[in-house]
Amino acid sequence: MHRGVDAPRTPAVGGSAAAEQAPAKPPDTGAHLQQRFDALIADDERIEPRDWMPTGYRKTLIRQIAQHAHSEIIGMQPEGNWITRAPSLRRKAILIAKVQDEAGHGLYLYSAAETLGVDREDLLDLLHEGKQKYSSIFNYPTLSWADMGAIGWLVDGAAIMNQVPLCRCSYGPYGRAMVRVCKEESFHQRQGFDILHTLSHGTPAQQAMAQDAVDRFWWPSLMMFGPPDERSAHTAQSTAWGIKRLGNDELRQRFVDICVPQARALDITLPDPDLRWNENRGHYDFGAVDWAELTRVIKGDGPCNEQRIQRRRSAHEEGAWVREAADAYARKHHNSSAAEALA
Ligand code: FAQ
Repeated sequence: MHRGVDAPRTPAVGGSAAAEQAPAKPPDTGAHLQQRFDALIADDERIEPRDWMPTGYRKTLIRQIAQHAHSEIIGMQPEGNWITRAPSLRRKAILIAKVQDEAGHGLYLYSAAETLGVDREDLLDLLHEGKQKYSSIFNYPTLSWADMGAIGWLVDGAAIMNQVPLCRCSYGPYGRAMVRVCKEESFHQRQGFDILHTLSHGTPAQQAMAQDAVDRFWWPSLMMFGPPDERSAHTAQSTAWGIKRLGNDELRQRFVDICVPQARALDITLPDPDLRWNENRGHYDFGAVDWAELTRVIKGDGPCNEQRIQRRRSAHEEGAWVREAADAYARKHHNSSAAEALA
């Protein structure tokens, strides 16, 4: 059972008479703190911001949450590209709302990262300097309207598959942020399916457009889950800490198993000749993922890496006045509240 957010373990300053008479607690030595942390993890309890945590746990969370936040805001670019060209007012309104949701997800995630003692400005600097990553999937171009469907169906679909287990992440603020994010991603996934369904039941040119989008996004979507477990640097430790609940391979397999019948409903063929049901495993077998491609894209050599980072940097610079205005407003508000309190 997870504790609620309002149940701090940090001892209160001061203390009641009863507390003063209580037997002396063992000192908070390193070993004692580690034991308490290990016990919370073993009991599937949550770690909260003021709890002691090992440096590696904190660092892993900062890395993963920051990468996740960066993915959300960079992920606004491929779809933002189609807002002005959406085929109807309804589709345009939906797409604007979706892109706005991604910005919101970025904000929850930067806030969750800040509870670990980092500053979002510093995280953004690391992104802009290429020192922190974002998801490989957003380095692929969006060439047609059908790509909005493929991103919703496959990319949001993969994101949900990965993020639902993260709702049970051992770190409280990350797990709680994921609950809301997953609800919104689920709507995003359905709107993508709806776009593809409309196109794949439309004219031959629309059907071809839908198939082409899925052909281009299928394999990169499978790469979103990360390298195979045997080559994954962090999976074993992150799973032991309850940060990740499932390995990269298991999530990828679950995603394939869910997509096959959905592709059938869409009348779309998944671009993998090796895809077939395996009675013994109770799962679909699928072809070899090109891991060299994932490595290249992560290292900066994908089709759009340069463009994405360039655009992000200029958006940050162009938005400087908004941050300054927000700061000035907050200062003014703070000063007038302080003056009122003194009056
Ligand atoms: N792309 O040892 P592992 C979305 C890196 S949100 C880039 O397996 P880990 C919403 C990894 O960081 C999509 N880098 O690592 C949306 C590590 O590098 P490092 C983002 C990747 O952390 C939809 C190294 O490779 N979601 O789509 C990738 O245990 C539509 C070794 O890998 C999240 O971030 C990759 N695909 O597992 C928005 C979810 N895969 O730091 C707009 C949270 C691996 O050692 C439109 N994150 N790397 O230098 C996670 O679940 C995990 O971080 C994984 C990777 C599963 C991504």
